[in-house]
Amino acid sequence: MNNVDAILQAGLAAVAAVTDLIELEQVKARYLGKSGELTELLKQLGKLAPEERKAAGATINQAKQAFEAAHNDKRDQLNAAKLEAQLAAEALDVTLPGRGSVGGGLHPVALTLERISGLFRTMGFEVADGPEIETDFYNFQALNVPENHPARAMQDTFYVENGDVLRTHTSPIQARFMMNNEPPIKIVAPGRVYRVDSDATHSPMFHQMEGLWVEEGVSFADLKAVVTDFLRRFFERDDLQVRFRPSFFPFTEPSAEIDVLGERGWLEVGGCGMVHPNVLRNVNIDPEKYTGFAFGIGLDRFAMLRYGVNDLRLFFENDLNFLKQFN
Ligand code: 2NM
Repeated sequence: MNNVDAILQAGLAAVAAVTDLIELEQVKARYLGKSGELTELLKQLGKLAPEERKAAGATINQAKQAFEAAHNDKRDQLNAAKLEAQLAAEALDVTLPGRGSVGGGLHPVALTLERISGLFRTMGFEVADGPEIETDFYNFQALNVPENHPARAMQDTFYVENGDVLRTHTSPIQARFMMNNEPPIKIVAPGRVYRVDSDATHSPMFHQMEGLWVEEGVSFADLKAVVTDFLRRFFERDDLQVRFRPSFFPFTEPSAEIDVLGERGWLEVGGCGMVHPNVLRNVNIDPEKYTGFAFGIGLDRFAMLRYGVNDLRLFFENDLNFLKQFN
């Protein structure tokens, strides 16, 4: 029994030397496991003389308790160190500034569309919509565009394989609306349109807004009043000079270009006219009973004028440094 202390000292040293929990359990097994060194001593108590047993048993149990105490201390130390390391590894500096969130914003052409629709809504116009891929009927035939018109050539219009087209103007929205509604009809039709054209001032995709008012007694005077009022409000100039210059469109008669007087002279901003009787007939509206006016403007061009942008292509390059300036 005099080797109890030697075994205990060796066990305590082994516990002290351990650096992780798995190793610690292995050391425990070596001393207190089924055939651990201290366990073996207990098993041998039976071989001792009865008068020696009690004292020897007490000595071994004390050694066992001392070992267990050292083991528990070490286990607590290792667990604490492990937690410490984990907390350090996962440390969060709550004093760092936040990353912030990047707010989105509307495209300058979308802002212009919203502004113009808003102005027309105050004048009692509804906003109408329609498909970007159109039938030949709604894009051309219904609008009195003749078979041989250059706009219908492949060089000017994008055709899809079944003969449908990417709409070349937003008038088909209005043709559809007239086909499906009775007068009075008072709508604006904004949207993307497509033409085979591409340079500094033309994009193959651009944006239009067309207006239409069909009702009994609507006249060219009404057209001039609505368009002039709109332009003065858009450009925020009560004295803005507006000119209606005779022109031609297949879908209106008479027709006119719309010009405004700017710092560098007259500037064309759109086209307009009285809806052609053939167009009304094509959408089942009686031209003897109803008249209407229509007009069309380029939204991209209005956005350029409002924001002082001189190259149309800037709107379609998705350059955030450019786009951020409008929000
Ligand atoms: C323009 C110029 C003149 C127009 C005509 C129609 C419809 F569908 F009623 F016939 N919508 N828009 C029109 C008339 C458009 O844009 C320069």
